[in-house]
Amino acid sequence: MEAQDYINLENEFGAHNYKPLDVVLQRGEGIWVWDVAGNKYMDCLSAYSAVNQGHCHPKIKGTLIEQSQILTLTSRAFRNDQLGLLYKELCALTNSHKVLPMNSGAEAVETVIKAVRKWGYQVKGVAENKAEIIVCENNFHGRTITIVGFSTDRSSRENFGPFTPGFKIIPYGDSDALEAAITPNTVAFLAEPIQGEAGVIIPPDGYLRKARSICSQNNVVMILDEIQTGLGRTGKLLAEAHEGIEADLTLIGKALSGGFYPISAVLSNKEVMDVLRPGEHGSTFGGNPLACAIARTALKVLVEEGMIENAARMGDYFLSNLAGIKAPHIKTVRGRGLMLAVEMTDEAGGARQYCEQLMARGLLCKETHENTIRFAPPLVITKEEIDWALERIETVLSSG
Ligand code: IF1
Repeated sequence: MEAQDYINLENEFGAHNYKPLDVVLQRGEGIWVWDVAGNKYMDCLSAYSAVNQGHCHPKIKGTLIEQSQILTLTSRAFRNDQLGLLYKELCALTNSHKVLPMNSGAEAVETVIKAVRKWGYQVKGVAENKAEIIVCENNFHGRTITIVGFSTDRSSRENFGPFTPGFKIIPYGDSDALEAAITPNTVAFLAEPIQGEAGVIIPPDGYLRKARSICSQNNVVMILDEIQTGLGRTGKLLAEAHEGIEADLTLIGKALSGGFYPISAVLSNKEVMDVLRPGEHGSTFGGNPLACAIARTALKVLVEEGMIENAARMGDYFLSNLAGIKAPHIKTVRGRGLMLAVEMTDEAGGARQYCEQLMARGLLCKETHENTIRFAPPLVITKEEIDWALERIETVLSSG
C-alpha cells in the first residue's frame, strides 16, 4: 500500500474531525520519523508535546515490554505495585503532596473541576451549586462538554451546547481582571502558564506570581494546566518555576506517557484532593500498572538524560536564530524553551502552506489558528539538528 491508499482509508472510514498533513508515518526514533515511502522527517511537533523524550525512547520501550509481560491492568478495585512508586516519585520530583492519576489531559481537567467544587462546598463554605471557577480567554484545556463550554474558540464550542454553568472568563495575562472577577463563590482560577493552542502566548513577567498571591489572599485554589508546558517543554520541569511559584493543583499529561501509553495526573500541593472520597471519582484505566511503570521511566529519562536543561539551552538557541530570520511576512517570533512559534502577517496567506512547504523539505510542524506556525521538537534535539531545521525554515519563510 502507498501513502494515498492509507489516506483514502482514513477518509472513507474515519470521522473527519482532523485535517492532518498528508504524511503517513510508519517509524520513529528520537526527533526523526519516516513515512511509508521511507522519506525521513524531523518532527517539530512531538505529538503536541507528548513525545518530549523522543520517539521510541529505548529505555521507555524497555519498560513497556517488561511491564507488559508481567501485569498491565488491575483496575483500582485492587492495588498494584507500580502506582505507589509513581506517586512517591512524582511527589518528590514536583514537591507535591498528593497525586490522582487519569488517562487523558481532559480527564485531569475534569478531575480538578470536581475536586475544587467539592472543596468549595465543604471547606470554603460556598453555598450549594454556587461555585464559580475563573478561566481565561483563548484557553485550551481539552474537548469534553464542560471544557469546551468555557472555551472562547468558536469551532471548539459551536453547536455543542448546552454547557455546564459555573465558569467566568477573563482576559489572559491580566491580574487586575482576576482580582476583579473573584467573588465569595470563587473556588478556583484555572490557567495555562503559556497558552499553547492560542499560539504560544507568553503572559507578562510576574503575571503568575501576581495571580498566585491574589489566589492565596482570597482563598481561591490556583490550578495550572501544565499538560502541554510541563515536563521540560519550556526548559523547566514545570513552567510555573519560571516565576518561582507553586500552584495548588497542577495538571500534567502528554509527555508523562513518554509517547507510549496515555496517562495524566493531578498534582496537589494543598489538601484539596482529600475532599474526594471513595466512589466519587475514578477511571477504569487510571493508575494501571503499565501506564505507571512507563510514566516512572518517562520521568526518569527526562531528568537523568538532561532533557530539561537541553530544552532550555536549545530553546534559547532556536529562538534567537528564528528571531534573526529576515522574511517580509514574519510578524513576531516567540517562545520559551522548546515551545516556539512564528506568527505570520495577514498578508502571508495563512500558516498552513508554510507547514506544507516545510514538510516537502523534511520538517514536520503544525499551524495553529490562521497565521501561527509552532515548533516543538522532542527535547533531545541537538544544535546541529536545529541548524538543519533553521536552514529549511529560513528558506520557506523567505519564499512567501
Ligand atoms: C487535539 C492544541 C496542543 C492542552 C492543554 C489540556 C489538553 C491539551 C494545555 C487536553 C491538549 C492538544 C490536544 C490536541 C491538540 C492539542 C494542542 F493544538 F490544541 F494546542 F497540544 F498544542 N490542556 N492539547 O494543550 O489533553 O485530553 O488531549 O490529552 O488534537 O485536540 P488531552
